[in-house]
Amino acid sequence: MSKYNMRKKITLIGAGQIGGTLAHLIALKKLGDVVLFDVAGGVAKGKALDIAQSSPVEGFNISLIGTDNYEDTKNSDVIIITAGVPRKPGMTRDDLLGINLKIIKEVAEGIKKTSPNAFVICITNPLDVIVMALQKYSGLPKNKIVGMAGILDSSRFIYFLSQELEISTDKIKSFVLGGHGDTMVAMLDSTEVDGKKISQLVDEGKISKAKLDEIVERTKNGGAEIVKYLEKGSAYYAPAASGVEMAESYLKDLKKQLPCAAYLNGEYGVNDLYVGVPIIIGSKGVERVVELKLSKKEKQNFDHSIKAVQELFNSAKKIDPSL
Ligand code: TXD
Repeated sequence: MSKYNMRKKITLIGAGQIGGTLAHLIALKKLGDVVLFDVAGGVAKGKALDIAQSSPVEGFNISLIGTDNYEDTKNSDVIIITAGVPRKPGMTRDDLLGINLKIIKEVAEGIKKTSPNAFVICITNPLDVIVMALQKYSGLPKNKIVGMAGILDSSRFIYFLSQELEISTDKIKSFVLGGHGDTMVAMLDSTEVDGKKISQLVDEGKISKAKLDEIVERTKNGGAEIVKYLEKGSAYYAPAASGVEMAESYLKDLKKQLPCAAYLNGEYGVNDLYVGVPIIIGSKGVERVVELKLSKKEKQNFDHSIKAVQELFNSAKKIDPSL
């Protein structure tokens, strides 16, 4: 709880591109007081102060502080983690995994001491494996630790479809499951446009199968497409918006069904692994994993995705056998 008691306290670990955007969105939506934490302390302080200085213009009345001290994050209601380093030229995926595992271990130790009751949303890549490591390192309850990826991937897919079909995004229902990476699974059988199944639109010639496949591919490469344009850094507006949707569903007990990386204990035939599935987020955290009936093709793709996540987690265990 924040010092104002009535207001919620939201800590953002990592004050980089996504961290800063999260802080701004949270302030604009007046979700709670914000603590921006970063080991590079100045960036957290600078961004917090910059956003706070927009409060007279924007009309929000929340507190924003920047810090490099975990004490300031004490008793947070929600923690969103983006701490990490991006891949640099010449660095392998495993090199990156090793570095981000170390960072996540440090973060896990910091938050378990100061905010053991928080709802924790992890965004750092490689997402599914990092969120699993975060849970193991921190020992926080599995229903209070989730990963953000599926909302972003789904949002990208819906946006691309809406552009192609020239229809508003709110008329499209769809989601993407599985691991966050090139094995993600767009759920075509559950995709509806203005109440019609997407397969029906293909039959009616409104969209070709080839175009649909192209959109699925573009979604899988959605992150890389932006990295290519930006040259430095990766996407942050849509990732931050997706993280905020999860935080809001928890803080306001909205019980929204959202695709997120959640801990599976038998659901979808998967044991002891974090993967992207639809979950209900409410005031108790992950209140339920929603089990959908998958078509044969979807199941095949989902299993392939699980295998990729499991393999990457095995690499993580080789780097740190304590996992
Ligand atoms: O869908 C998804 N999950 C994602 C994930 C979509 C987009 C980007 N995704 C990943 O989020 C990306 O691959 C990164 O791993 C994270 C954060 O992305 P961002 O663009 O915000 O990265 P930055 O700008 O490099 O910020 C990272 C910050 C930076 O300021 C570092 O100083 C800080 O993390 N950092 C730390 N903070 C706290 N504690 C420690 N130990 C630490 N180490 C680095």
